[in-house]
Amino acid sequence: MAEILANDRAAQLDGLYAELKPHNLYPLWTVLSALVPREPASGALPFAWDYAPMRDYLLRAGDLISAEEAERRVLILENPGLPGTSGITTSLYAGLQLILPGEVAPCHRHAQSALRFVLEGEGAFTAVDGEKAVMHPFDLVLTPGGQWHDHGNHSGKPMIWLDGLDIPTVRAFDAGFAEKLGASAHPETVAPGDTLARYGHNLRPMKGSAADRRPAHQPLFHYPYSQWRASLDALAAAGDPDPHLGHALEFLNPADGGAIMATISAHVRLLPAGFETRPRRSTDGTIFVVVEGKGEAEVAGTSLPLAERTVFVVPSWRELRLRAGSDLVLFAYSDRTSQEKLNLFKEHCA
Ligand code: 1HN
Repeated sequence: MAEILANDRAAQLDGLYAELKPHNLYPLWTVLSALVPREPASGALPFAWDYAPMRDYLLRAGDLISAEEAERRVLILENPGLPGTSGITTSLYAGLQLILPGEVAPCHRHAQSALRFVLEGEGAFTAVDGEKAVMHPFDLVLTPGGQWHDHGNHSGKPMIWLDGLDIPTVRAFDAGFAEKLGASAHPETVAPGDTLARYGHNLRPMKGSAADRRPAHQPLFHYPYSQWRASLDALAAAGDPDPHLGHALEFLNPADGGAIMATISAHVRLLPAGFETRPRRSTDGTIFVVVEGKGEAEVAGTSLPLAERTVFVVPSWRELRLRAGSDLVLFAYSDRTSQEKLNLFKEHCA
C-alpha cells in the first residue's frame, strides 16, 4: 500500500515537473545541492599548454589571416572542462596573440579589462589612450576597461604575448560595451614611457594639475620585466621563501595600492631550485605562465610538467603543489580581487 502511494506520488511529481517546464518554472529541490555546493566544485579542469605547438599553430594562422583582418589574431586557450565558453576559468579568458612585423591591430575600447604578458619578440607596442608602451619579453602591459588600445609591430620579428581578460566576468553581469575608433591607431597623445615616468615610481603629478593626465583610478599600464625581476631577486636574496607560495610579489595599482585592475589580480613568484611548496588551495582559479626554469605542478593529483613559456591553469579550490627542478619563475593572474570585493575569497594552506 505504502509503495503504491509512493509510486503514485513520484508519478504525480513527474507530471508536475512536465507541466511546469513550458511555464519556465523549475523545482528547486531537485537541484539545490548543485546550486549551493558544500564547497566549490568547478567544472574547469587543470590543464597545461606547451608553448612550441601553440606557437606553430599561431604562426600558421599568421600565414592565413592578417592582424588587421582578424582585428585580433588570437588563439583562445579554452579550458577543456568549459567547452563553448571561451573561458580558461569560469571568470577569466586567456589567448595567445601574434603581431607580425609591419602589422597593426586596430584601435578599439571595451568594458572588458585586459592584460598582456609578453612571451616572445621585442620592440612591438601596445598603445593605451595614444601612448605607446614598447614591449620586451615578460613585460606586463594593461589595457584597463574603457581605455582605447591598439597594437603595432615596427620591429623585424614576430611578437607573441598572452592576453588575459575578464570576459566571462563581464558576461556574467551582461555589462559589456565595445566601440571601434575607426582608425588603425589612436593619434599619439604623449611620448612612449611618459606614464611610467610620471606614475611608476611611487610619485604622481599633483592631483588636478595639467600634468595629471591619466584616469585617476587606473593611471599605470606598464610593468617592465627589468623592474619586477629585480624586485623578485632582491626579495629572494633577503630571506626564506614562503612555504606555500615561494618568493611572491603582487603587482599593484599605485592609485589605491590594490590589485592591478578592478577584476584581475596578478603576481610573480620565484621558487629556488629544489624547492617544493606545501599544498595550498584558494577559490581564485589561477592562470600561470612559466617565465624561466623547469618543474612540475601537481594539481589535485594531476601532474603537469612545466617548461619555459608553458601556460597552465589551476581551477578554484584544487590543491596545488609546485616543484622547482631549476630556479622557477612564474607569472600568474586570477580573479582574486573580484572575489575579495564580493567577500567570497578563501584560501587553505596545509
Ligand atoms: C582584445 O581587445 C584584445 O586588444 C585581445 O589585443 C583579445 C579578446 C576578446 C575581446 C577583446 C586586444 C581580445 C580582445
